[in-house]
Amino acid sequence: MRLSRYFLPVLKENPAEAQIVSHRYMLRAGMIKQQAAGIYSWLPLGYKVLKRIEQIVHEEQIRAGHIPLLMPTLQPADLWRESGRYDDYGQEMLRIKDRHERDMLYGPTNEEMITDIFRSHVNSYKDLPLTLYHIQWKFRDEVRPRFGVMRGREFLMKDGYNFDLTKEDALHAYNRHMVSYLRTYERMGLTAIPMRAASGPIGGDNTHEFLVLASTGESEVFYDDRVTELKLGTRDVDYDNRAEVLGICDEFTSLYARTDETHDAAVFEQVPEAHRKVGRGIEVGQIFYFGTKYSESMGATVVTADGSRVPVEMGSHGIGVSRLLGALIEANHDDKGIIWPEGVTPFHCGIVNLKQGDAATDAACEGLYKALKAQGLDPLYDDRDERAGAKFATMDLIGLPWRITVGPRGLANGVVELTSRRSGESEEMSAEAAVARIAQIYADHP
Ligand code: 5CA
Repeated sequence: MRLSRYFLPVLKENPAEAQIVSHRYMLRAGMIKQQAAGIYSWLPLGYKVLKRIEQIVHEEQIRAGHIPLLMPTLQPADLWRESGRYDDYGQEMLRIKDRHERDMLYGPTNEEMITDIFRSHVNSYKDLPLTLYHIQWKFRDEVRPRFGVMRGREFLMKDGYNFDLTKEDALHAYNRHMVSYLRTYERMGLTAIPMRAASGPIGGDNTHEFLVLASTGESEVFYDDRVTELKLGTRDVDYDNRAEVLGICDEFTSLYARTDETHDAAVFEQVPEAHRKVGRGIEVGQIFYFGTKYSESMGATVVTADGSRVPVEMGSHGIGVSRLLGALIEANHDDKGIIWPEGVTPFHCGIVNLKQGDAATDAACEGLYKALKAQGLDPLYDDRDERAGAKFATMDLIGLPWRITVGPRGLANGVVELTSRRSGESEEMSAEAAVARIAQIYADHP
């Protein structure tokens, strides 16, 4: 993309309404625009990152054997009357009447609707196990929408639902989700720690939240800091292998890590003092096992091998897709702007032309731009007629992990400059070498 033709409405001033750094940078980098409290338009740069995050979520869900579908945002109230949650959900639910005076609602989550789909089409234990998921907008009329996309009213969530015959099978689905979530966050360059949590309006007694450590997080967390060193790395997980999946879950949950609600001071005392940490975290996902809570009230049953009929075992599993943009920025920034991890960056690299209008410099930039695209990469070429300082400031603010700077002086020596946004270090090399280096970096970050 050529910046002169893109839509990147960056702001020079810090917006007064933004209290935390991710909100400030998302507004300044022209990623989002607020339309009402907790409701945002996703401008091109923000939309690009949102799509990258969605893509990683899809790939990891499909890798775990889960099946995508798409349910609507608007739901009939009657489904929620069946489960009893229409009254329970309270003021967080946005209730709407259609022209026929029928009660509708904007879905805050989809347990009822997915259970309805299941009971309409599945009848036999032979069709289990089954996990269906979607990535869809939700609405929760939060009392205090704040911090930009972190606590929105309209927000994008990946929500998945498993259907199993036995509790043992459903717990395997729970574990499978835990591992697939760990992989998902790790691919985005995030450390998200699974912590035992409280279940709230979703229900059930087995639930973990995934928390990204950040001083601006809304939850207080108590943890053994060795938990932050655990990594899945390139381990290839066989999701059908229950022992392997359980082993990974045990590894990632054996160290102390709890939120408030579940914190136990006596147990925490046993963590060696040097590793005992209290901090704050951003909840980027939560998984639940709730057994037959919805299947019983809504009549979602299957016929078993011996001909009897039993309610299906279920759980639900959510990732805060739009909240992840905020969490990623909270975890990756400096005083100049965002520093995107390679896995989610909106463009793979930036090209800065130091002397727009100079024939040789323009030609070198064009050549680089085409060569990067020929490698399947997506560069952002700053071809505006602007001062070098302004171009650098924009690149630093929007946070592309790599920048290639091209100017007449370097070109006279046959070199361009490759700069890492994270380390700030620069290296001179030929344009060909810079293209090869960037192609290699992204080959290592599929
Ligand atoms: N049905 C279950 C799992 S699918 C569910 O709704 N879980 S949840 O309530 O924990 O939401 C899942 C994730 O959505 C949360 O972990 C959080 O990352 C994100 N989320 C929840 N509320 C908001 C909000 N108001 N703004 C942005 N993200 C949110």
